[in-house]
This record gives sequence, structure tokens and C-alpha cells, in this order.
Amino acid sequence: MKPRKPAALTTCSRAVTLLGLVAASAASRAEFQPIDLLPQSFNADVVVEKTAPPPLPAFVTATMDGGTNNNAWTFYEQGYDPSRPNTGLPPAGTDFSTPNDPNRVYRLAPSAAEPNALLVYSALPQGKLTFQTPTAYTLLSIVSAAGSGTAVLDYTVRFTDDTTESGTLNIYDWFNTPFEIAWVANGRVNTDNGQLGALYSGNPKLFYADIPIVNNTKPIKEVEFRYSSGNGRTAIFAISGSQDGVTWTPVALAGFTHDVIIEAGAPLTGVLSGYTTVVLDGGNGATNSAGNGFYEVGFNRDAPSTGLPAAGTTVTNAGRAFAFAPDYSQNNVFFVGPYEGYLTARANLVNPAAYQALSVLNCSGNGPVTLNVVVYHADSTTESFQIDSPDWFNQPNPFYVVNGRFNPSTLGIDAVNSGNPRLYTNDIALANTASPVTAVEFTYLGGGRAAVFALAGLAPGADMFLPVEVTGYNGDAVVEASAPRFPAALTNVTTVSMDGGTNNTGNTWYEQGYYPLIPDSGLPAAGSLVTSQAQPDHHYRMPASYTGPNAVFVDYAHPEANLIPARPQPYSALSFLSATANNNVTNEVVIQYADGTSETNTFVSRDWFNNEPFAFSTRGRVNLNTRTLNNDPGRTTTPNPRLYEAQFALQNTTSPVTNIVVRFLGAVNPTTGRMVILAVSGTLGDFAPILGDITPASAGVYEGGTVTFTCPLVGGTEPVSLRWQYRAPGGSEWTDLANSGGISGADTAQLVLNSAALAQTGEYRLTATNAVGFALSGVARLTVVSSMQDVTQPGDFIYILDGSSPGAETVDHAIDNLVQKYLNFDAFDTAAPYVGPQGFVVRPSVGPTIVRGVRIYTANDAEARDPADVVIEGSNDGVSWTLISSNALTLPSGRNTVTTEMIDPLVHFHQEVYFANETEFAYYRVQFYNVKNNSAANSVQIAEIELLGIVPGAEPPTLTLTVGTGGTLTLTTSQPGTLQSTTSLTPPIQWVDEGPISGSITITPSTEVPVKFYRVRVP
Ligand SMILES: [Ca+2]
Ligand SMILES: [Ca+2]
Ligand SMILES: [Ca+2]
Ligand SMILES: [Ca+2]
Repeated sequence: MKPRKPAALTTCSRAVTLLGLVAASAASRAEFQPIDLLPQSFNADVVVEKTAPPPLPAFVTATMDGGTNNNAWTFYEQGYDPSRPNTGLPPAGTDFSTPNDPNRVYRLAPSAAEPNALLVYSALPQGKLTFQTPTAYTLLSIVSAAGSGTAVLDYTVRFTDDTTESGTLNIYDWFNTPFEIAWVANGRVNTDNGQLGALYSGNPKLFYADIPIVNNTKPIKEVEFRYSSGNGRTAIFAISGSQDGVTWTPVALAGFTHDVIIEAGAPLTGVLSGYTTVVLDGGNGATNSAGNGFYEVGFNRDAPSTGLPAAGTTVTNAGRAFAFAPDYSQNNVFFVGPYEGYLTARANLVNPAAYQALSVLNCSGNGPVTLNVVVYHADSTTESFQIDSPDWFNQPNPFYVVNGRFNPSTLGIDAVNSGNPRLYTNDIALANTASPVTAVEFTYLGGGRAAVFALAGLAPGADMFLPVEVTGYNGDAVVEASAPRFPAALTNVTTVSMDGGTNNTGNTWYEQGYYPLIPDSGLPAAGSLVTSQAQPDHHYRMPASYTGPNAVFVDYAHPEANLIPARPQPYSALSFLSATANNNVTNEVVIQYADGTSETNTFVSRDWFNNEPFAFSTRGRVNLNTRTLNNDPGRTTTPNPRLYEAQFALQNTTSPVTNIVVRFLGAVNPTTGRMVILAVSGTLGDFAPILGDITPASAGVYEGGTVTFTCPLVGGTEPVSLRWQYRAPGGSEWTDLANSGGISGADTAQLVLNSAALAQTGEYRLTATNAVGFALSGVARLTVVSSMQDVTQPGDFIYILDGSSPGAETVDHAIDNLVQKYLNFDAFDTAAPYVGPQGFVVRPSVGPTIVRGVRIYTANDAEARDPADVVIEGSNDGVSWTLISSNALTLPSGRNTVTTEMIDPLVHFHQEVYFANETEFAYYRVQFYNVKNNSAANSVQIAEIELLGIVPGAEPPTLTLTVGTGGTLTLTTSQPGTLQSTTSLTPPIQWVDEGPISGSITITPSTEVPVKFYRVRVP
């Protein structure tokens, strides 16, 4: 209770208080307040709680690749991958020498779990390392590396008497190869997915740089570093000192700012370690399982029949029976390749026997392998043969098709049910058929690397090769079925996931605090209150627990859930806090009342990425498989994933709601679409407008055409005022639309854009406002494409300027009016990087034209090859050229994959660019100087290019009218296009699309329309 006010002020005070009470009362009636649900309403745990085993990025605070963004690639400590113990940085706190000089001794920080590097770059422009014991030296040596490029630092050495010496240091990128190499890590780890990379590649590295000290008798107390130039982010790991230039002593330092090393003992999340010793791919990594190899049938849970036959299995085909090794957790192949210890492998027969022929079951990686085969007999004679072991892909006459492979260092499964990889047989006819065979030896002669899986023997007089039991396997080439696909997965902290549903795999939500570096990313704490970002009068309470069930989950296999309010009350409207994965899901909601009545609604719940408006974004999610975080948690300007609100106005506002049945009706992706509801809120009395779904969600139209967007008002206290808004592509500001300039319905549920203009490309939404609050619809996207003519046509004279094209992707496909692409390797080779410019010359067969725009369509794959710019020149003799236009491009990421389709700007992903030009040209030279990722791309490619303009000499299109019988009229157009009509030529003219016209169509005019005008819009 507030203290009583002095009497003289009572009246005034009471008036104020009453006003306050009224306002508060109205607000509480209007706002959506949390509805607590009984615990049994929740049927799934879809949230990783903050106390769950930590994610991989929690083991560093910065990375070499991402700096303080703490993403992508960074160093790991030796021992992080126990099966590759000599890869990584030296163990924390231990002395190490450089490859070239055993006297150069350095020591990294004492812990890989604490700050172990001083980061200096443009965003962290200075820092210093302090000597724990000030000491005099004649030389200091700084151990460092930079990510994302090289850098230049200024340094200042400070003595105990505060005098200084200064200079400059050049810092190398961790993949450079100067002489001053301090350490070769031979591996790195990606904090985005846990994968190991650069294994046994000679990278990444640490470097040393020496600093001469003039005052070599004064103790040094610290060294300060300041960013000077360069893109690289410098990490300084260690300093050693020397008095004589020969002997070096590590300096104990304080002042490291960041932890950039994933320590030994951190969860090995993205690599399957220890289940193989050899793989068929991987170059120098082949004997360290750093490439594609085999898995046993059953390992791939999604395709359980694929893989190598189970250990110990006998497989019979084409008169031969082979028995696979008895145990895939032990060595199980004879591996032969150009590696120490693997040049020769020897199979010893357990039961020596005489054979007239042997058969060898084998295959090779990276091309065929020539093997020398020596057969040893009991009588001490030998026989030698040479066989070619075929590549494991695509070679004829396979004995067995494995139909899948696995890379233990990336966890990638591929070639599933592809008809590859394959095992083959090579037969050897023996001359000595009398003396038992005791052993068979395989020696590498050339090629990639080979695996021999089994031997079979044809006994004298027999008609079938039978298994030959052998010992001496020298490599484990098979990941056994019992191995976990994801070695350090989060398995017991959720029961379903957004990405994987009840498979509980892939990405899902996490609770705030789970990622300690960005503690406000994730879902708000269990039980906490959340206010909608889109509608601030909507409040929700998060589920009471993230360790027990916390979500209402439905999908095609679990189609129904029942939500029970803890305290049944009447409501005028309800709102669900929900999201879906794998695109939108349509649901039915049956609301049941205490009075026995019920009512049914449907709603579309939207995908957890990129839809608007949204109530809340967690700005991060966790991958259960690899225990990594993704979508740039906490930093991105496009916050994802998101929760949205789905709302209903109720008819029965007097009887308490006893329960709410939610049913899965269908999804864009019928079997993988799934929805969760995390909270429910409701209101009684007046409430803010509720809008339905906007349709269409996206539209394309030719310039001058007509577009309609519709969004129904499905509830809200009257009066409600509506207003459509527009946002330019890539823009952030929404502007109100008015009924003018061809726009009508801007203040209704249906917006019509007559005579669409190019500048109307962008996003549209409806806003609804009443006395209580407001609502925003979802966002619809409109693309208005130019109606200028494409002056090229299939068959026009065209040739590439340089480089080459694959046979099916030649430059004629740039103008063939089909999605089929044109690809141009650069003039140097067919490998990355892309070196521009590459392009072509075309002479339109329509003759000289004036080109004022270009439309470029993306190809079917490899976004890195999309052109990033386009330069168009014109010529009338094909020799001297005039620049028409030079533009940067930002082609969409969407791919045009159905290569047989007719190209269509209303359907296919593209970008248009317009420019001023009044000059006629007969030839056009089109060149692409850069692609989206020059270093990763080996070529430039596009599905199609359209040069947009006019043909000055061409006859204008005509439309003619003839009167038929029975009141019919026949309209004939000289060019195909869109027929449009209007009832008045008085501005503003409202042209209405009648549909496509090509040649003639016959119509029967309505007698109720006294006059009607027709035209054809020619694209
Ligand atoms: Ca660490
Ligand atoms: Ca194995
Ligand atoms: Ca949980
Ligand atoms: Ca094409």
C-alpha cells in the first residue's frame, strides 16, 4: 500500500491514480499474456540446455580464420586427434625446435585452454607481452602466424628502466612458406563443423622473426606490438631470447589475450578417429585416414544396404567366392601404395593348397595401380605376375558394387547408391599346379594406391574359385558398422531436433548460456518471459524446463498434440509462438470450450529461417551431430533462427478454453517438414489486428503487367485501418504506399499494381492498425522484369574469345533460350583459380541493334563460378570496339537446375542491369573479369544471357481485329505477348491482363460492357 497523501492533494492524486488504473486495466485486457500449459502438453525436448556438454567453439575465444568472430579454421593442439598424434601445434608448455635448427627452442603458452596468443590486427590494434622474469638478450625471436593474409606490425621493446627500442615485423600468413618456419602443424580444425583439414599437407605453420637488441645488457620487461598494415590477423604465440645468437631460451610471458588453440581433450566432434588406418583417397593422408574410404554395410543408417559386405561374409559372383576379412576392427586389407611400410604386403595362406589359378579381389584409389604379384609355393619355387588394379570408380565388370563411401576426417558419406565404388577381380593362371601355394606377395609398381580384400583359388579339376583363408592384413580400410557416425554427438539432451525430428540429428535450439562466448544467443532461460519483437503487446513464457519436454511437436509421423491450459479461462484471441524446419507446415487447431463447443482454425507455421515478421530470434543454433554452432551466432546482421506468432480470433469469448488440439495437415516438404510450439498466450476483450497469410509469397511480372497481392484481415477489434508498404531490394526502410500511379487498394486487403514498373521490384507487406495495436503481414517479393526485347536468338553467330568449354557447355548455350549452361574455362587451364576476362562475341542475326540492358541467369551449380561483373562493348565491324557498359553483378544464389526448360525471367533466377545507350551496333563483345570466388572457381558459367534493347529497323508489332459470326471477334497479333484490356482510355488507364496471345484468339464480347479497348504487350 502506498502511504496516504496529504488531504489537500487527494482529489488530484485520485484522478491521476484512476487514470492510471484505467490505462493499466485496458492494457492488461488488450495485451496477450502467457497461458501456462500443463506439463503433459509438451511432447518433446527440442532445446539443448545450457548445462549440456559444451560446443566445440567454447574451447577457443578466437580463431585464425575468423579472429574474435571465433568461427571457421584454427589450430589444434597435438593429441586433439589421438589417431593422428603428430599433427597439430606442440603440446602447451613444452619446448620445441624449428625444422631447420635444433638450437632454436620455443615454448607455447602453458595451457591450450587458457589465453595462448596475443591477437593484433586492425580491430585489436595493439597489445603487449610481459616477461615474467626480466632478462637481457642480444636477440629476441617472435613466434607468430596470421590468418586471412599477411600483416606488418610495429614493435617496441621496453627495458626495466623504461627505455625502449623499436622496429617493424613482417608477419606471414599461416599458409605461407618462407624460410623462417617455426612449426608445421599438418592439420587444423574448423570450429563451424568440427572437421579436420590440411592434414599432412605441410600447412598450417608458425613462423619466427628475430629482433636485434642494441642494449644487450639491460633486462627486458615487455614487448609491445601495434598493427601497422595488412589484412592478416596476427597471433603471437611465443618469444625466445638469445645472448649469443646460437642458443635460445623460451621466455615465460604474461599478457596473452585469446585462446586460439583447440586443446587436446576437447571433444573430437567432426572426425571419426581410430576406425581405419588407411583410405583409398587422400594423397599423403591415405595412410592416416584423411580421405574417402570404405564402410561396412549397416554403418550408413540412412542406406543400410550400402557399404562393404559384413566382416567374415562370403560373396559369390561369376564363378568366384571371396571371404572378406573376419574382423573390421582389426587390419582387413592388403594395402599397397607409395608409402613407407606399404610398398609390399604379403598374404599368408592359413591352409596351403595347390591351385591351377588364383583370383585377387581388389580396387584402387586415384587411378589404377600396377602391382607385382609373387606366388610362393611350398617347394620353394615362386612365380611372378603383373596385374593392374582398376580404379574404384566406373571401371567395367565389377565383382561387387559397394554403393557408398565415407571420409573419416570430414564425416562425409557420398556416392550412396551411385553404382560406385566397385571391387574387381584379377585372375592369375599358375604354372606350378602341383606344389601348394603358401603365400602371395603384392608390391607397388606405380599408380595411386590399391587394396586387396581377399583371394580365391581354383583347385586342379575344380570349376569354381573358392575362398582362400589368409593372414597378414596390413591395413584397416573399413569403418565398421558399430562405429558411431558422429563421435562426440549431443545425444541425451534433446528428444527431437528441428533438422532431424525424432532422428534427433542435425541442428536445433540451444538455451542462452550454452555458448559462453555469446551468452545472450539462444533461447531465453527456461520459464522466463519474452515479449514479441514484432508485436510488443504479445508476451510469452518460455517452457518451465529445457531438460524435460519443452515443445509441442508435430510432423507427418506424429500428427497430433493436445495443449491443456493449467487454468481454463475465456479468451478473445490466442497466439502460438512457433516455428518449423524444412519449410512451412500447415496445421489445424481445434479449440475446445468448457461449454462443450469447439471451433477449428488452420494456420501456416513458417520456417525458422528468414521469414518476417518474427517474434524472437535466437541468433544461433547448435548442430547435435558435431556439437558446433552455426549461422554466425550472435553477430550476423540477419538474425536466425526465428520464432513466429500464429494467431486466432475466437468466436466463443465467454466459455473457458479447456484444451487445444493441434494437427499436422501437411508441409511443403511432406515428410521432413515439422513444427514446434514453445509457448501460447491469449487475450480477452479488445485486441490488435490479426492478419492471415500474404499471397502470392513471390511474384514475377513483365514491366507494364499487373500484379495483385492479397492478405486477409482475420481478426481484431474494429475499426482496423490497413496500409500496404514497400521496401526496395536489400533495403531496410519500409514506406507506405498510396493509391496513385497505377497503385490501387493500398488501404485494403488487396493491393493491385497496374502497369508494373521496374522500380517496383522489391518487397511488399500489409500493416493493420487499430486502437489496441498493430500487426504486420509476412513479406511478399515482387520481381518486375524488363519488357525490352532480347536482341539475340538461338543460332546467332557467336564464339568464345579465349579458354575452352566442355562439349555440352559451349557458348551457343549462352543464347539457346534454354537453361542449359555456357561454361568457359580460362586460357591457362581447367583448374582454379579463375583468371579473367573470359567471354564471347555475338552478332545478332536481326542486324544492328541498340542494347540498353542485359539479363544474366545463374547456371545449375557451383555458385563460385557466377560472374561478378560484366563488360559489354559494341562494334560494327567486329574489329574496333566501343564500351557500352561495365557493371558489377550480384547474381542470386538460386540455381537454375532443369537444363531442358525454356529460359523465362518470370521463373528462373537472374539479374537485370540497365544502362544508357543510343548507339547501334552489329556485334557485341561480352566479358566477365571476375567470378564470385576467383580462387575457388576454375571457370565462369551462366545459364543464359539476354541482351535487351530494340531493333531500329524492325516493323512495329500490329494488332488487327476481324468480326466473326454470332457476335464474336478475332484478335490477331503479329508478335506473341500478353493481351490486355481496359474499359476507358481516360487516365489513369487500368489495363487488365487477359492472358497470353500468340497468333489469333477469338472472343465473345460481353453485352454489359459498352466499349472495351485491347492491346498486346510484347515482351
Ligand atoms: Ca583452447
Ligand atoms: Ca575398422
Ligand atoms: Ca534439452
Ligand atoms: Ca542457355
